[in-house]
Amino acid sequence: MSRDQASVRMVDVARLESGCRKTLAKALTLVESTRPDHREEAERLLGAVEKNPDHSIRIGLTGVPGVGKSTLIDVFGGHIINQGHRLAVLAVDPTSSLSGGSILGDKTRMPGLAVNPHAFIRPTPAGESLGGVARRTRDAIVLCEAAGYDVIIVETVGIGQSEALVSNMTDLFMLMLLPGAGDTLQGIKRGVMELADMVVISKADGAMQACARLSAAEISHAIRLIQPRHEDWIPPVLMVSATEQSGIERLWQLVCRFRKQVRRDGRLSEVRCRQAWEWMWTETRQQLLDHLKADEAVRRRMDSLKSRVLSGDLSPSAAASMLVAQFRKQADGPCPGDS
Ligand SMILES: Nc1nc2c(ncn2[C@@H]2O[C@H](COP(=O)(O)OP(=O)(O)O)[C@@H](O)[C@H]2O)c(=O)[nH]1
Ligand SMILES: [Mg+2]
Repeated sequence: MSRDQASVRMVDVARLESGCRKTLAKALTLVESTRPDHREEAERLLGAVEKNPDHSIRIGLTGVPGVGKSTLIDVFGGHIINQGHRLAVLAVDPTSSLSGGSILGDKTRMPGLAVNPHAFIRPTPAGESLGGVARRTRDAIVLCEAAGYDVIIVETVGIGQSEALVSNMTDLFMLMLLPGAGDTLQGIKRGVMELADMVVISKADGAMQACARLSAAEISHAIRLIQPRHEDWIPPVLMVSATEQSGIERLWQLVCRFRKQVRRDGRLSEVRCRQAWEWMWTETRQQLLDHLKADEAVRRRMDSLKSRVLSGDLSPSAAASMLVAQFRKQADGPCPGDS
């Protein structure tokens, strides 16, 4: 084992909790690693750190490329830090597995935060599947909080499933839209609107201001027809301009009001508990599938079943039953965590 690999494995919990950035970066590299021994160590680390501080707020932010997410996070993040907070920016990038590189969370797109000692930016690891990225991002939230970051922003591009994944790991989900009077609503999937706790119309400046106002009115109207996620919280719609720094303070006030409201009567911890439970099932499914696909006997069986399924000789569900039965035959063994 190289020295690098060995050092990744040893993350000092006390140093992480003292807020050491280098240790946090190392911890994140560890949870991003797919090596089984790293995974084991990552789980040990995740078990050892302080979890789920209810003073933190986890914000999800989604919008099409070019809507202005990074520019807003840079300005909004600066404002948040000026209020005495520490901010971590994470990214769930559904395109990174295709492009092999990360566009979101790129430090050069957040020049103010990149040099701010109270901000921590972590781009999506390249080349992972969306499910894999979501998995690591959840772990990253826990580690950033353990390192004292009390505001977490998870940025994602509005493509496919990533919004649902991100809304399921955050307390507040923000949808960012371009000003576009008349046709603003057409491009938005209803499902995404249903996830939003807040809608931000970007670039409300210069020639686009009037257009932004129209969009805001239109969306406010449309959102009232949707069942809100919290019954006493109608998602507010607001206009911001990151370049003119307008609407930024109001945005933070709304985030604080939302947080106060959902923390009252323990709803925030209820939401996080539900998310943790759902996540356990997602992980269980994923791990079962990983084990099943890695099993030699199952793989052999799979090869022989494939031609029968393709020729119509065997139904897919009957073949699935056979694969699972084969796997269960192999699966008896010691149970980690039992004592
Ligand atoms: N006029 C105006 N342009 C903006 C604003 N915010 C971002 N932009 C521009 O929109 C483009 C895309 O912004 P970016 O933050 O990279 O979008 P992202 O892909 O959603 O992260 C850039 O050229 C920005 O300069 C804004 O508030 N007003
Ligand atoms: Mg961006």
